[in-house]
Amino acid sequence: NSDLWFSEYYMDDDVKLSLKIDEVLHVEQTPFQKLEMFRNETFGVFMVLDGYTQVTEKDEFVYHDMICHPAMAVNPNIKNVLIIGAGDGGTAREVARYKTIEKIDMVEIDEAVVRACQKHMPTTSAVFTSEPRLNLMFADGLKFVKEAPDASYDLILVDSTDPAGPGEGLFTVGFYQDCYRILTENGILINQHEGAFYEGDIEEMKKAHAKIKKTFPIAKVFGFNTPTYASGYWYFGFASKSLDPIADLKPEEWKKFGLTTRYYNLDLHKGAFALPNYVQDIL
Ligand code: AG3
Repeated sequence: NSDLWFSEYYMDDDVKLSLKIDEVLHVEQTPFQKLEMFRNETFGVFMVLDGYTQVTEKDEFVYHDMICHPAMAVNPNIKNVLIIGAGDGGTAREVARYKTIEKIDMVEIDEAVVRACQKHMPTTSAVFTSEPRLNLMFADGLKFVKEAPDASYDLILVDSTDPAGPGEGLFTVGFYQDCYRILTENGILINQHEGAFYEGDIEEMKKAHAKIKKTFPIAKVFGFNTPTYASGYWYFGFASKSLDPIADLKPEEWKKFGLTTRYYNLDLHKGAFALPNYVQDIL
């Protein structure tokens, strides 16, 4: 019985969440970040970047359901999708379940993340070899959106790390403006929006949300249960030029896709956008 633990620290090291390490699978300093993959009995294989847990086999279904399905239920006609980050493949896997989607461009800055996940986490990464509509590029997402033509995507999913390190530029007004420009009229932007419980996370969410609100006429936030992120509850932003995530929800059309999902459903969709008062207060 080993006594090796991975801990993620919050609140200036006053609080930590620990997972016992049953196996060290991968440790690498990439050109962009420190990449670690471990195995835990309960959570399975998990990936850590710069000390922060990104994805575990046990709870990734929640995050990946919620980054993808709410947008598809608001605009079921989405055809062209851009994914930024998401090197584990979970986001692309969920997007690829929609046969009506024609093209999935994915821009990941760190090839090492994809390679490590291909080796150790096939449940999320198998999509990279099995999906012909997926065009995976190793490039800087910030630069990619700057150079992309106007109105070229119906949906942009920003599955990034926190706003420190390689993910930082993805939390700027310039980036959101480029996203706005390259989205179609009914376009939707979903982005990783941090937590709202611990002080550091609150600040980040507040800043990010204020910037999105400046850029998009519709800017909302929705939450979901994530046992391995700080506080166990995390958020995505929903921003759009024209569609409201509740008023424009299309339940009948979404049901027609016939997808089985373990977390997402249409009642939960509405509930996820209902926010606690302490979260409403910071938006
Ligand atoms: N993307 C990162 C989510 C935020 C993690 N932050 C944290 N633990 N403080 C997850 C990648 C899943 N495809």
